[in-house]
Amino acid sequence: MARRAAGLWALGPLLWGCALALRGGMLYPRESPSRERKELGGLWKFRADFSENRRQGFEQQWYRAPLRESGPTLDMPVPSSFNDVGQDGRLRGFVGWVWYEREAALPQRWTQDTHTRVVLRIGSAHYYAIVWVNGVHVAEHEGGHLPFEVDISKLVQVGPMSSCRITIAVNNTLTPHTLPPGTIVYETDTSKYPHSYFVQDTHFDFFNYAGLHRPVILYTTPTAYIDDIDVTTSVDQGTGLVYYQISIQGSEHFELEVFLWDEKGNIVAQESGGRGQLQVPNAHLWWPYLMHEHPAYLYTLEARLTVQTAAGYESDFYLLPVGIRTVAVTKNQFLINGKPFYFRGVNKHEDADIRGKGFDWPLLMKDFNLLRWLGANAFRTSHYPYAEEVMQLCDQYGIVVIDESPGVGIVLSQSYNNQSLQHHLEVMEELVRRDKNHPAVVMWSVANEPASSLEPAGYYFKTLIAHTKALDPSRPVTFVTNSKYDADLGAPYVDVICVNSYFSWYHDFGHLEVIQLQLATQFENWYKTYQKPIIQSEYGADAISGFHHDPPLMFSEEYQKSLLEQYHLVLDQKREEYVVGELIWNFADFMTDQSTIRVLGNKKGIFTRQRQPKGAAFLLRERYWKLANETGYHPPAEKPQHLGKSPSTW
Ligand code: GCB
Repeated sequence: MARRAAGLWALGPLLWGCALALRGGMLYPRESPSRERKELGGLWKFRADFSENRRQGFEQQWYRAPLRESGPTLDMPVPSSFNDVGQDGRLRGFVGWVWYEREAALPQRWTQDTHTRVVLRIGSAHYYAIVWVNGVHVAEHEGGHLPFEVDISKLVQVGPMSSCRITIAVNNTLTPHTLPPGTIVYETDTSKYPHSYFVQDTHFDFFNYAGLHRPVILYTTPTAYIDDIDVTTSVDQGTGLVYYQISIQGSEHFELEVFLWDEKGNIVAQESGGRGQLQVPNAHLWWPYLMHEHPAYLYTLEARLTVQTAAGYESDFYLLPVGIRTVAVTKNQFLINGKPFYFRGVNKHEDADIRGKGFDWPLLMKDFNLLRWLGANAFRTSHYPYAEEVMQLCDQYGIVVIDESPGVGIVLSQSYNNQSLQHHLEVMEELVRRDKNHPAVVMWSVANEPASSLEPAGYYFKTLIAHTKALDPSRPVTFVTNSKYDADLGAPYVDVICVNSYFSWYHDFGHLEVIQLQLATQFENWYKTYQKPIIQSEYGADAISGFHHDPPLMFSEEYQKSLLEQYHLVLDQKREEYVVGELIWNFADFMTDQSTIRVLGNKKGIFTRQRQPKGAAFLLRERYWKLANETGYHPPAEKPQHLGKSPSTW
């Protein structure tokens, strides 16, 4: 064997591995009378470091001067993955550091008023990012799917014509201790490979798109500001209870008033102080789509901070959408607002065409329109947290979310060591901090298909799940398994068993007749062992759009449909007992690494990558609408597409 795994040090800077400890809140930047925002979307200067050790950018300090002075640059759209935008095959599969740069012109009131705090926020940079402003190192962040931010006031409040040159170096290298994990493999057989040849190996089934995937935003707050809000809700005989806790930075002497507005613009409850309970008699509850005549009702919590300064009073305002709802799990049910909820849903990927995993409003709206068309009421954020704007739409539209961490492909024993566990705990902290206030999020998933029968998996998942529950006692926690029911060392700690299976696809090729028996056995074994509700969290088959064969053969649209039909027969029996949901794999075709089992990506979508339906989409649509009607709830009137109402006093 001429292969050896290389350590990350081979590519990383000296600072690698020193991820900042979790500090402060991560409220989504919203405009308010005290806050402004400026999106830095558009074309950034871009340069991939093709040097052999990928460190030329650090050696030559590309961040010290405009990037174009370091050598040739490209124009690169942000948000977007960098991989598929150009025609250069080397960039598509590039592993290592890429450099982004953008000059931002700031309004004078941002640069001259020292009572203004200017914050740079990066929605996601996959995978590791180092940030400089005007050549000064300001932040580092590990993890490609969660936001990070830094106060850059001091750097931009230096004079009337102060400039703001933002440089971000991003490295997509995955190692056994990143999330998701991966391995850099050096090929040393010089009869087969050039000198210093290496490739990135991964253990997950999607392309490792990289770059600045989500909006980069500059926003302001006053220097005394609302840093975080934590909301949980419950219901007592029709009265909605909203428990809130607000943390303030920049002042110890302040007044805090909290108002809850309904969708019509009326104040329905108010309180003062950083911690309290708002009571809403006859509350409109937040219900999943197609479950109630008032689906997805959102109140708005307005926090008003007032601080006395030498010059008078200063205020900060923050508006947070709040859905009042409860979530609970029994041994065979998943309850939302005390009523059994059945997940009729999909698994997705943030993947489409040339933008890769780059955030895109038209794509997002298309996907939500398709979810509505399907009659779906849920999805899982397979296999990493999605953009915050996606979660906001789920709140508004009443789409229930199983919010998954990037813990996918944890299969090497090294990925179970302390370093990995520590990082995974931090990622769960970042995820809960970002998404805790979304009513749509009803369960956390800490991982997908880990090797959970390996010896260290027991301690790993026990610790990880306990930590997640401590961070958020209000939601159930799971991970998605494909291990055998009697070998899974993590399953004892989950609240809901989420199981993936691919009967008559990855084995028993073409033998659709065995599905019913195998699926029923799967469910019975899991339920007998754990007496917990079960979700079929993945099932499906590849179908190449336009391929037909009757009788059904693998890869034809007919085979995909027939396979789903076999699953549905068993799901219909078991949902009477303890199965609480089904999530098709996958909503749409998506890009993967190249291999002999993938034809320009994974084709298990019921929609193509261009979001056109295959035959299976119509089958699922019929089923989901039938299930929706069976629950006895009426389809809601068209929901207005805005986010609640702004308080009328503004
Ligand atoms: C799985 C994985 C998913 C894959 C899928 C498949 O079990 O969770 O990431 O894409 O199977 O199509 O093989």
